[in-house]
Amino acid sequence: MKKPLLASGIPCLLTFAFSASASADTAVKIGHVAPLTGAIAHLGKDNENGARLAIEEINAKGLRINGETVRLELDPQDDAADPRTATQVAQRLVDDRVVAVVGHMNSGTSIPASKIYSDANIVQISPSATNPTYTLQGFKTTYRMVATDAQQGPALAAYARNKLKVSTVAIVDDSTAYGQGLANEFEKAAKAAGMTVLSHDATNDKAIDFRAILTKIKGENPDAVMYGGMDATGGPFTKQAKDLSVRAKVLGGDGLCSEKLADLAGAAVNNVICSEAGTALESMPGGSAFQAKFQKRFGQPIQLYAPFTYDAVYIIVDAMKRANSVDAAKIVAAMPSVVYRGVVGETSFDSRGDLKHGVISLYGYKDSKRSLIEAERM
Ligand code: ABU
Repeated sequence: MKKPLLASGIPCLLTFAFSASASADTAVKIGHVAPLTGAIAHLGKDNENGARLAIEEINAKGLRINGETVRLELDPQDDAADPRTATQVAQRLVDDRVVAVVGHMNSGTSIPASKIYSDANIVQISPSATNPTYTLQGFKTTYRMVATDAQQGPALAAYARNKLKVSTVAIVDDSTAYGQGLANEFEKAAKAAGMTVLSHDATNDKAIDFRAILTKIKGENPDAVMYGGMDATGGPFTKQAKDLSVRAKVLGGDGLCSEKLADLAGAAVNNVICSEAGTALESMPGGSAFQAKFQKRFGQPIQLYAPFTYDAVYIIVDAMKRANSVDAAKIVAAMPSVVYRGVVGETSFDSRGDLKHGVISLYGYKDSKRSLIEAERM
């Protein structure tokens, strides 16, 4: 039997080969957290599947660290997009002795969970949290795979002003760290660009009936309505706007900008312009190969950020290889020097854990199919 590697100074679980020439693999857990229940579970499962695919591939190819064969195990957790549940789940992953975490999906969960991973000295890479606060807390364990809402809000505002010729806008947000944060960034940039913000209303991330807010907005007659929130609420919001004959374009960020939005909004989806806080799948160096692999493995298309969870797992493994260790603290130490070329392109991080070169991609929907309009490198 081989000597086990240490993860965070604790002996790892061992898996024994059932043969006469028994050899032991070192099992190393990587956590993944996203909402797997509730209205945005489809996005959470998309993220989890990206991480799962990476782990399956790495195990199939075989991973050796410091002379030992390492078998990765996904430790998948559901935070239900709820900040309190997120901290409980984060503590569970620490107790499970994961060596790193991919997650959480939401800003409102990633931010409170980040303190727990920081205290445990475990790397956390969110594939999709865009609220700037996440990386502004001074934790050396906190990374993200996407641009921030301080980039996404201005990019949406610039497109609205310069390309759509929007002069007046109404804003609605879902009162989450993500939705409210993005709406506030958009509002600042819209005003700076000379647009008139007619109103800024708040709803919540469980709402299904937006007719009261939309009837008021219809009276304001804006050129555009910016919705800060996810597709589960943004879809019905967009549909009800069309039902009420609101003439405005609907603008939204990455949480709105999924493949599923077409199902959720119906024909009204063709009135949406939205952004993704990363490179579009069709522009990623490994995008089409990844899309084919993902479809074959899971029987469904990518929703949004699966390529980013996939690359995040490879980045953790890259850090393990360079550290020649599966020790969580050594992975933390290897992370600042990551320069990883993967499916989404090159990923490297600044001193806060943000991307050195973020990208914002803008999409419209044509015949209910999401279609890339343009991309901007930050
Ligand atoms: N960035 C959109 C979805 C995740 C979040 O930031 O809450």
